[in-house]
Amino acid sequence: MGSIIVFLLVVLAIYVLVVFILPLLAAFGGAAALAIAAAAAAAGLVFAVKNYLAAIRSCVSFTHWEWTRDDEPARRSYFFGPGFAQLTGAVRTAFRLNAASAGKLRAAGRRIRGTNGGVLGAVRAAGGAIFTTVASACVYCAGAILCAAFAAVHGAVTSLVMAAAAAVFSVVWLADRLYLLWRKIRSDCPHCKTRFLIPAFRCPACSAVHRKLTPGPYGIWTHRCSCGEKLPATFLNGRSRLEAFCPQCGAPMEASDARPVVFQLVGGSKAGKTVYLSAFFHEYLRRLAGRSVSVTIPERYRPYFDELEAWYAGADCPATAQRNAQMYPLLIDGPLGVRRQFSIYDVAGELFDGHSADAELVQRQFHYCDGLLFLLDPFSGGLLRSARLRAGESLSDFSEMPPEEAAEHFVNYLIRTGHARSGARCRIPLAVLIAKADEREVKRRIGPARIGSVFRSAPEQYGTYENARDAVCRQFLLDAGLAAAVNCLETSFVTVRYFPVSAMGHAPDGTPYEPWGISEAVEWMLPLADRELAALVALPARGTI
Ligand SMILES: Nc1nc2c(ncn2[C@@H]2O[C@H](COP(=O)(O)OP(=O)(O)O)[C@@H](O)[C@H]2O)c(=O)[nH]1
Ligand SMILES: [Mg+2]
Ligand SMILES: [Zn+2]
Ligand SMILES: [Zn+2]
Repeated sequence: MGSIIVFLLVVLAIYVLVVFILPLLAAFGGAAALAIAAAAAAAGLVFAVKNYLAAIRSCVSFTHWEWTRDDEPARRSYFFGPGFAQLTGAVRTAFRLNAASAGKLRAAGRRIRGTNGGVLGAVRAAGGAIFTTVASACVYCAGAILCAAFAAVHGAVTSLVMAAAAAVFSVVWLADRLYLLWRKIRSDCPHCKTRFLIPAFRCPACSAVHRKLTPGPYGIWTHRCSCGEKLPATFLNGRSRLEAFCPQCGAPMEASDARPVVFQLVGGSKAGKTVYLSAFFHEYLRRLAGRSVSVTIPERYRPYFDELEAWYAGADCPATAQRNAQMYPLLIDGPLGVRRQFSIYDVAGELFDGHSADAELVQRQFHYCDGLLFLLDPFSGGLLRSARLRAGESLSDFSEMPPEEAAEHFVNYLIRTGHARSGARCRIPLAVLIAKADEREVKRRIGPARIGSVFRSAPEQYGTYENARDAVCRQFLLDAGLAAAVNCLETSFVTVRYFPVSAMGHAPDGTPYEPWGISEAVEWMLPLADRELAALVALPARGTI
């Protein structure tokens, strides 16, 4: 009987446990788990929002930003880089903060779990696990959603404004360049001889050098220098008023609003290049003064021109030592639309001695020069030299490099340095100036009197005085045993003309020069390079001077 009662009591207890206590416990546990999960979700959400706001506050600013990816000393537009940099910075910061918050939430989860053992321990462990999982998931998910929403809006706005600004600046950028190309405006570096469409410019307030002063990410019409100064970013709104520099080597340029005309002197050492230059500028400057143009010698180059004048007045002209060609620029303003920079480069004859290393001598101006003035000393080789040697006369005033060698070395130099192609004739006009034509043996053959009489004797054969001069000079070189030089030049250049020149007018004796035949070569080459300038500075027709 007793065992039946015990049995019934056990059944009753199981019944009560299954039907009442277990559901109660389950309901209680579920409610507790839900409460924990809700609290965890709320905590995660709060952290996510807080982190998001903190990240935006610390990373995004529409008024202040830094741009260090290039060293342009100008304020970069927000929409070209800084905006995106802030965007990614904010997202990264938000995720970093969220990770830190998740750590804190995990610690809270660990506190919930506590150190109890037994049933209570198991219950608390379950609660801790629920808290940690839900809170971490929430802080990461909510953070990710918030960041994605922010990135979408900010990124879309930034991209749209950037695309619109890029469309505008591309048009202005192109207009700026097309204008320069159309007016043939370039800047030539006097030092490294590189030619630029747009050089670097100096901020007049703080001297910082701007290498990207064109419509672009730093501004369309103007760039704001890091010192606060506003600089014009196109030719059309006055960029060329700023001081210009070579972006390659930093040398100052004379002008960034001029169309350059460049001639290069060539010839062996002591052929007469520098003396010719001195006579040329003396005469040309005087003649330009009579035209409707205003000519400026840039301040930086005045000492060089003063030196030329001193030599012209009779001072001894020293040998040109520097290997890098020296620029002699004139700035010519007038009714031309665009000012001109007329330059002649002088160079040491040793450049073409065949021994100099090309690397140190690459003279880029050969790529763009408008004409070559090849000074040929008729006493440096051939029959005139041997006659003087036989007569025991001094040859100290004459070049020791035979003209054919000077010509050959020059042509080889052009080919080796990529300025000309072997087998193809070079298109740069070449004037062969037969120097020292005041010497009796030469003047007799190619002086103005002789050429005039040859022309008058057969005007129909030559057509013009200039043709007669060319033919007589060429024949003179052939007769003087210098045919090799003539051949070398004529097979290497498409256009070759010959001129007699006496830069000194007499042997060097300390007296002022009395030159003749100086400007003719440039008068011939200038119209090939720049017809408008040539027309403006053209000499009056022959016979009226
Ligand atoms: N007779 C005469 N000698 C000249 C003339 N031009 C130059 N020379 C002589 O040639 C030398 C070298 O001239 P320079 O111009 O220095 O030669 P570069 O090395 O080609 O620059 C001068 O010192 C003069 O003695 C000229 O027109 N007539
Ligand atoms: Mg010289
Ligand atoms: Zn340079
Ligand atoms: Zn500045």
